[in-house]
Amino acid sequence: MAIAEVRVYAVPLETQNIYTMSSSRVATPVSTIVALIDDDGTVGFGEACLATPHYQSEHNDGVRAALELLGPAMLGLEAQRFTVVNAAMDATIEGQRAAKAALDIACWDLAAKQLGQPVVDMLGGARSDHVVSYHVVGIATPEEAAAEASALQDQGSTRLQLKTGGRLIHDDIASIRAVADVVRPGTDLAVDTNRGWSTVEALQVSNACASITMSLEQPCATEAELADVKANGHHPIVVDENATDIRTIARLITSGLANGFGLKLTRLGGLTAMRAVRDLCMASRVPMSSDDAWGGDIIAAAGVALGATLDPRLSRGAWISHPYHGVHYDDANGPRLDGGNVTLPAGGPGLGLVLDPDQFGEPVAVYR
Ligand code: 0XW
Ligand code: MG
Repeated sequence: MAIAEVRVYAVPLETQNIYTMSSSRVATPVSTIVALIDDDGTVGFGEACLATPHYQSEHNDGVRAALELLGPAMLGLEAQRFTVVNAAMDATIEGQRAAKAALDIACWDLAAKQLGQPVVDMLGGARSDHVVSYHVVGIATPEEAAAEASALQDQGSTRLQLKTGGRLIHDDIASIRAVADVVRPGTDLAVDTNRGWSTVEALQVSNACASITMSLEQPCATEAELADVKANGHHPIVVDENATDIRTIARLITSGLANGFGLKLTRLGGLTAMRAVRDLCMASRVPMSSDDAWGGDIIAAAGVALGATLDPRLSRGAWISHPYHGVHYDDANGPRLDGGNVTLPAGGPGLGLVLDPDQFGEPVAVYR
């Protein structure tokens, strides 16, 4: 068994509900979907979709450009040999982890289908019968943010991520206080600024909200700034954008800077890389999320499969972007919100999705 063909699709995901972060608003990112066709006819799917050109240092057009080199490099490889595949990808091009993530995820889907197993079982098995999610409360007025936080908790959400940044700091403080007033016992609040504050602003917030139980997710842009806020503020620090690879993550754990992580499959390079980080975080008892920047059912199913294997006490949740674009590639099995949880696809082996590639249009590239 060997990979005989690689197909690349470009699929726009138009945002239906406004989604803003400190740096940008998500419009219509074009997701990259890859299909690996094995010589036994089995097909594995992967995906990478970056939310905006600002959230992380890669771009959706660049993903497809990198696949011009990576696609041919996959031919002849055996999908089940994940370390061999990743070594071949790293020997082909430096970095470009989003493109590598799409191919790595497709290898897991393909290999699991060939073995007749769900990816979640190959990753070690689900630790509970539901996968907790977290929900984003967007940048809004204090009243709007509090209303959204209340509504989400009414729907069963137990983990809220409040977006901040990109405006006057006292407006952020007012929204944090308003949301904190409606956070119920058992609900975890993370304030995610996506690198948008200076250390002065972050410490203003931490001092003004010292009595509020919350974490600060990526308040500032650099590790040095995060360390300053950690040392001089009052809140635990969750690292997202700086959590770029396992060596950095290990350092952030051993230095004590990171009290948690917001981890993304496309930033780390796929399920093979994320599995190693998962084991490090679980062994270190540092909570992590399992999600990605944006995308459809394929990347969502990969994040939920990995998220299902987390120790529930250390899971910050698995996030999906479906509520913001409403697109399912598999209407029956695509991951969707279920109160405070997200569903794990059960459509069969692999990622659990049943996909008709014709829905993605004509491939933008084919390598064989
Ligand atoms: C909430 N997310 C997973 C989606 C957006 O792409 C940003 C990201 C985050 O945690 O910042
Ligand atoms: Mg984040």
